[in-house]
Amino acid sequence: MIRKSPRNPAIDGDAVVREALRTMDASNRRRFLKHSLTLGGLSLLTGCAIVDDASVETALLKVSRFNDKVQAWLFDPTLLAPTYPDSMITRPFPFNAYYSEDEIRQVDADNYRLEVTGMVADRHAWTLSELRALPQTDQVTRHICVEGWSAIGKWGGVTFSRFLARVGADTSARYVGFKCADDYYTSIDMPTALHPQTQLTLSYDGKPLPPRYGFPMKLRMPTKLGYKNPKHIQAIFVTNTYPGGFWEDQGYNWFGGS
Ligand SMILES: Nc1nc2c(c(=O)[nH]1)N[C@H]1C(S)=C(S)[C@@H](COP(=O)(O)O)O[C@H]1N2
Ligand SMILES: [Mo]
Repeated sequence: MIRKSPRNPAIDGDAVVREALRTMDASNRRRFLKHSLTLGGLSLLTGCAIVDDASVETALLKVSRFNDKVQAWLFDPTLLAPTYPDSMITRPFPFNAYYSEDEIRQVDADNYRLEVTGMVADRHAWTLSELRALPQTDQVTRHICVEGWSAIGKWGGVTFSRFLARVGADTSARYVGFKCADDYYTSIDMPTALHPQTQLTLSYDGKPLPPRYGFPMKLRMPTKLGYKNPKHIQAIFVTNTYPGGFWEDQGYNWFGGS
């Protein structure tokens, strides 16, 4: 079927959409097809008014460059990741980092302070006991690493949206960034930060988070791949400036949805 764009009769909408789909990676293509992409949708997504051949080119270029934007646009903040019974927890749960187990960072609990900066009303640094005094919940979810393994674990902590509300974060900001006690760093989009399963994690399997899994605190997001889940968090900042990430700056996809 050839469907001409009603506003732009010179453009073959179906052909443009087909071409856009061709430039996407397989997972984005699947999600796009689920949301039945139209020329209007493509124009919304890329922010390009598709009125002539030049704007078609611009829009297609944007699709191939901004797969992150594509994913953020398709991210459904109400969709929950699957949860599992305790009996399905993977034991032992794997360790992974950009270094080996003998180099795991040892963070001192007494001297630990969580820095909170950027677009927040309350910039005070948190002690571990202050964090532990906040309301906590558990989740049993699947962690998926791009290196080809996945495992089910049980994490406990503070729902991150509650924490952001507590520190008076400007939730109209684009990013939340994380700096870790090793040289790791990463960042997420605000809709993911506010997702109900995004958790400031203080415990693993009912016990204080051990060093190997990110003592004293990590961010757990079952909607994101493993590398987006920072361990040993020392600083959290809310910003409109793109903060990148350790693996993301080496070419991993920034959105990193699972
Ligand atoms: N600080 C820090 N966080 C990190 C990493 C790291 O090297 N340093 N590796 C990431 C990757 S790639 C994965 S798969 C998970 C592994 O978490 P686990 O050790 O709890 O399985 O941590 C993520 N968060
Ligand atoms: Mo990973």
